[in-house]
Amino acid sequence: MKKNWHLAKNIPLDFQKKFPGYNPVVLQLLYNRGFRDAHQIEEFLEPKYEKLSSPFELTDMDKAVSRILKSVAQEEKITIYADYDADAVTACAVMYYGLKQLGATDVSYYIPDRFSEGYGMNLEAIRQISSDGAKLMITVDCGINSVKEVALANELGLDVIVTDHHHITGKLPKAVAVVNHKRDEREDLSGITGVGMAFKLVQALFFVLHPESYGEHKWKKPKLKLDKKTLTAAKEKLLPNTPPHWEKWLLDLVAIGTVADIQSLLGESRILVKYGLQVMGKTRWAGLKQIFRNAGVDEFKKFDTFDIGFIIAPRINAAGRIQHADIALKLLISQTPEEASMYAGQLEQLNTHRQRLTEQIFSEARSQIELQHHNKILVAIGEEWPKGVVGLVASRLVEEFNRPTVVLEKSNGQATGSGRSVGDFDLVEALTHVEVHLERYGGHAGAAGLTLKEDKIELFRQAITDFAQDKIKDALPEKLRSIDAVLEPGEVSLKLVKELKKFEPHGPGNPPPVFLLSGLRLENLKLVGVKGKHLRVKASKDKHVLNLIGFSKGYLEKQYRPGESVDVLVEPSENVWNGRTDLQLRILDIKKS
Ligand SMILES: [Mn+2]
Repeated sequence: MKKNWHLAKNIPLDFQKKFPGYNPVVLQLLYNRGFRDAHQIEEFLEPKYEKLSSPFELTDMDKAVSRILKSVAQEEKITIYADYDADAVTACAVMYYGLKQLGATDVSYYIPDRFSEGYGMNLEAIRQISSDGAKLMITVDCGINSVKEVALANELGLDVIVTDHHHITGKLPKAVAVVNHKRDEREDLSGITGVGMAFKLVQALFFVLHPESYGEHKWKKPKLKLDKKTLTAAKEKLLPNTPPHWEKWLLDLVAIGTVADIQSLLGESRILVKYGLQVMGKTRWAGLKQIFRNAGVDEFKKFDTFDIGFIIAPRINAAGRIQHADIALKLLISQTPEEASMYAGQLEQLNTHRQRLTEQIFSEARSQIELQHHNKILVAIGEEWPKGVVGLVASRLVEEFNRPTVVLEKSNGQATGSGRSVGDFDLVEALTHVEVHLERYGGHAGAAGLTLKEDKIELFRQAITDFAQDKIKDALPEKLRSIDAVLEPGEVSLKLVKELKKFEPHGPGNPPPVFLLSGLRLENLKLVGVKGKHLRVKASKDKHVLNLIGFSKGYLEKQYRPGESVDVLVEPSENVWNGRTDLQLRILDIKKS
């Protein structure tokens, strides 16, 4: 297969002249990420908490704050309506902790069941929440398109505040306040997810109660629709000894939800995640501490986005995928180590179960797909595969086969599934093309969901296969690798890695830097790890000797021989072991030169 490597253009001379003090490699990386002037570069390299914009710049924030403070003052029951993924669960925890600290006396939450209720708000749940006595409902990470549900709540005398970050597809629900940065079309907030929106609301509430501590932000005082008496009553409820900026303790939860939702990590989301990772090392939450302990993570370590993406978020998500997201939320808001240990134990079991199921279904789906190697789109179908893991399986199949993939589970005459795409193949376009066979579908170009009748499965499979055959003319290229710069072995050092740290945290919009080392002579290849899963490589060029490591790349050992000349894509980092810090060069891809 032909390698699909794309090397970024060298920075223009005038750009280099404009910033003479910078390391040229750093400058190249900044240029590759789209930064052109001094202001943009400073914003990116020095993300500061004080630089967050005022939450009151968001439409309806004043209304939301006024209504919540009234609830606090009058001791009304408040219910948070969340959803079952990690963004929503952390958003719910942020809202819960925030309201509790404000002194709200009766706070509860509602998370729908993935299997019986599905995503978002539903009428039955609204009736339940109202009959349980809530007077105010605050949605997190959902609700922006729930016009019918909000109308019912209004009828029942239940006020609603919507906080969300999803696209607005039609009319806005008639809620007391609808807070969603999509309404304000703010580029700097595009990466703010459900938990970030919940945080902004909490931040706005604390600002009203501690205005003096916000001088450093230079935020304007909002005009609230609240009489003095109610405001004073609300202020008196605030838990004693709440320090200014108490809400910063919530930033670790904000970082988890934001990274888990895979949104852009530029603009304000970069600030939230950067500080959130620092707060995580001194977290106040018993539940988080217990997750770290059970996962074997040092709770005082320097956390990074990898810890969230591969250790914390999958555990939180496992609850909703396998059983019910309530367990993850109960863990995050646990008040004692004992309680936390109980829920974390349950979560650990669910996560192990989730892993086992994903493995099992992955291998079943994989064996179906191996027979389809001529097809441009892959379709796997299984009897009663759990709904919560078909998306995970589709993602892994795309990783391995580099082709758009749909994984369906069928039960009771129905089939539900998840698709994941690759390159510029638009899944929603494909599903629209075959919609006569479908009951329901939706999503984005890269990831979509669908439901159909069981007797339509074969028609669907044929139609989407034909569509893909037509659409994808050439052989599918291998995974696109964007390369930041070419480095000579002498330029790769711990000093460089230190400079690269300024680019963290990494995520969409700001991937980890990738470098090309060309014309290396292979000295020695060695399999390491369980069953020789990983590959250790010694290579040299111009008297420099480099040690490289390929995680899960043991299969390459048979394809290369010492003495051969190769080009390698690497991600340099630090490897701290036994108190020693070494340079680590992780192999991303390799080819003969
Ligand atoms: Mn979300």
